[in-house]
This record gives sequence, C-alpha cells and structure tokens, in this order.
Amino acid sequence: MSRTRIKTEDRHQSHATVTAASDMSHKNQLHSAPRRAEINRTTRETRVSVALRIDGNGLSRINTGVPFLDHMLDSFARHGFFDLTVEANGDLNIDDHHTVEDVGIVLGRAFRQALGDRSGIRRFGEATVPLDEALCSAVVDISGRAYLAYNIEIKQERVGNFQTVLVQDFMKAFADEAGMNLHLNLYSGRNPHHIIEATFKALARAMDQATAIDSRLTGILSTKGILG
Ligand SMILES: [Mn+2]
Repeated sequence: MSRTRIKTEDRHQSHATVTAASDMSHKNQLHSAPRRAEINRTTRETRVSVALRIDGNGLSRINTGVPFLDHMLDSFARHGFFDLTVEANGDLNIDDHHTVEDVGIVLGRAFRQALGDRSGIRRFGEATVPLDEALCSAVVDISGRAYLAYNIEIKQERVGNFQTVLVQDFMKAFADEAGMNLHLNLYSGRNPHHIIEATFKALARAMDQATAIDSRLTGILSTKGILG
C-alpha cells in the first residue's frame, strides 16, 4: 500500500468527493481539518511545549536539555512521519527524571488532542524494528484506555549520562496521556543505545499506522461508538 502522505490542509475537499475518487492515496484528505496540536505545560519542575502535526513529513526541532532524549524524539518524528517541535526547560540540576517524564506527558496529550474524537483512525498499529543486534516491537491501540506493558530489560544503568530506567517513565506518561494501550517487547539486544532507539522507532512506526485514516471508516472504529 502506498505510504504517500497527503496534506490535510485542503479544507475544501469534501468527504463525498474523496469517496467518489476512490483513490487510496487521498485517504488523509478525509479529515477536513489538519490533525495538529500545540500544548504548553508548566509546573514547578518543568516547562514543556510541544507542537505536533500528525500528517507531517518527519521534520523535527527538539531541544529538551537531555541530548539522548532529543536524539530519540528526532528518531520518533522521522520514522513516524510526524512534524514535531519540543522545547523543555526542566530541573536538570536535580536529574533528568522530571523532564523526561513531563515531555512524555505533553507529547501524549498532544496526540490525544490532535486526534480529537479519533474517528476514522485505524486505532491499532504494530511494528518490530531491528537496530543491529537489538530487536524491539511496539503494539498500540489508541483506544482511550491507558495501559503500558513494558518488557524492555536493559542491564546497563546508563547510556552516556542518560538513565535507562527513564524510558519506562517516559512510555508510561505517554501512554497514560494519549489514552492508549502500549505494549513494548524486547526480543534481543545488548547495547542499551540500540535497544532504546529500536524501541522509539518501533513506537513511531506503530503510531504512524494507528493514527492513519482508513477510508473505509465513516466514524469511530468501536462497537461502543466511542473511544475515550
Ligand atoms: Mn542512535
């Protein structure tokens, strides 16, 4: 299937016109409004701003003050074809924990807001991504019910200065705030940089699938008729 991404800016493209065209490559034009969000969150510990465009090109501008997290979010944007800006100013003098977790919160919130009532989205997505010896899978259901199953065992305490346990805190915050089920499983891996990067890439690809518009859907993909 074509992975061509169509800009959703064309507000004049009517639903009926797209359906009649029966061209799958126009699937993302089914949404009349751009799927984007800008979220700012300030606490005594951090100040985080995120701008997200779901139907993007993978362009990112990331500056969290935590270089390894910047690297992971760059990769996430690129491999999910999301346009993503993240600015964070946190209490890094204590450690990276508040900043990493709060970026997860705000990014999750941005997805939730950008997806609105989640009508037309595929909901489910999964990807298994290798990086040299590391192999990681992400399975998501953007269902409205938050759940994280985190089966990523990393023996090393740190990658450079970055504490590897913070990946779990990030993923928990992200899944909670996005309102989604997220299963992360590591099949193999030795190098913690590879393991974490494969995890973020798998998440990106799974989110790209799950947020994609399915032209066969005229409403919300749920027997309940609601996702939230
Ligand atoms: Mn890398």
